[in-house]
Amino acid sequence: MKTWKALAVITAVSTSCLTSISSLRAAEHGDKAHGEAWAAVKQAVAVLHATAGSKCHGTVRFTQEGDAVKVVADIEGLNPGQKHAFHIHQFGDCTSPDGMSAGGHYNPEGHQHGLPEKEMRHAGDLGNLTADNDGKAHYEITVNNISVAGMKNPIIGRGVIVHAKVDDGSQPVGNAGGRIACGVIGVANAGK
Ligand SMILES: [Cu+2]
Ligand SMILES: [Zn+2]
Repeated sequence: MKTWKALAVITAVSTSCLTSISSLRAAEHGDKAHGEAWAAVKQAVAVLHATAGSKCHGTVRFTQEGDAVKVVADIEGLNPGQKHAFHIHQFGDCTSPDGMSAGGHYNPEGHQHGLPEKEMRHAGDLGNLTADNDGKAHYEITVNNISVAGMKNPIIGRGVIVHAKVDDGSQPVGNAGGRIACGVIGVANAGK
């Protein structure tokens, strides 16, 4: 009886080995298809919603242009005439009312915080929005330290945060205060 059990175990183990070899081959093929599917994504979009007690909201588009990404933001409900920090955060998770569920600044390379003028900075450091007298901001910046959905610090699925205060470039996160809007970066319907 023991021998039969042992044989059954050996058979099960060798079968699972064969299965894992063939699934490895499938995975190699799958990785390529997976990579190509993501490489085909050239534009992403985030719709930002106000956090608790805020009226800030808007839209941000991210378009892959060669090795760079063009970021175009249209945000309203800001403090008139004031600058507001604008970052990509680690998580595309806006579930908490204060936006803290989006985590810290997106920083896959382990750099220190900085304004866009500084080459070595968090990948998510996009600088500041400047509100007009109506509390609206249009902001465009082209950066080369992220990709929409490529190999270099892909932003798809991450979060976008607008802060109550200006990002002054200081450590660790620019002294930018609370989070007044949060959005999730998704695949854009570029035809729209
Ligand atoms: Cu931030
Ligand atoms: Zn940062």
